Amino acid sequence: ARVAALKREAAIKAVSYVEDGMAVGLGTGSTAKFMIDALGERVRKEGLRIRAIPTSEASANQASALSIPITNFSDDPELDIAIDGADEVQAGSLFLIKGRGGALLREKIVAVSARRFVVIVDESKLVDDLGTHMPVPVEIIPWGWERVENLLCKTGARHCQPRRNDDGSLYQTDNHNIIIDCDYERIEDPRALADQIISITGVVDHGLFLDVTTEVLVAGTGGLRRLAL
Ligand code: DER
Repeated sequence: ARVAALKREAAIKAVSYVEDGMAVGLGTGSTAKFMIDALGERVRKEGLRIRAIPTSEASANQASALSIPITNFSDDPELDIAIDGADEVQAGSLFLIKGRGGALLREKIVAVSARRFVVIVDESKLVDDLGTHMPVPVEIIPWGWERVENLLCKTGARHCQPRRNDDGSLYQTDNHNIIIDCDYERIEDPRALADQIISITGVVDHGLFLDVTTEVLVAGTGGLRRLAL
């Protein structure tokens, strides 16, 4: 309950940045869920006029249930702001690992299409080096996945495995791709690793979000902190 309160605190602060008439990217995950609820509350109470692009079917359903209007990249090629959670945040660089919720591809498309990308986390997500606690999810096409998994294992990961559903079947993303979770001890050079991963044919994208974060709102026991470069 404590962590939930922290996530909610960061979410509400980020939602305060949203202004009338904005096109907003909606993230995915438990922290983003609090953000979408808070945004829906502003739409309902203040009549806030926004247009949203959600990063998952789950977030789309939540937004629709809250009567948050949905837009698209044809009407809104660029978003004013995108707000999303993260699995790990490296404080100095604002580099992220994302994708535990399986939405990394749409999340990255939305993040890079936004003028401002605001990340909301509780303090447990802060790490000195990426890879400390979480694997890097890599979204790949299903055809020939075993070969891609094998090549991913050669990028220095101590363990790679396809994400599976409870029944053992291969998990499929909203985009009908599969995810290989690559576990690195510590990622010393995230840019070099990102270049290595993306160069493997069959890889669609990965959960290293580098040079895309505008600011991170960190909710902790000592209060809410804002990290910016
Ligand atoms: O999948 C994602 O990238 C999510 O943003 C996620 O990793 C953060 O989820 P959480 O807010 O539930 O920890």
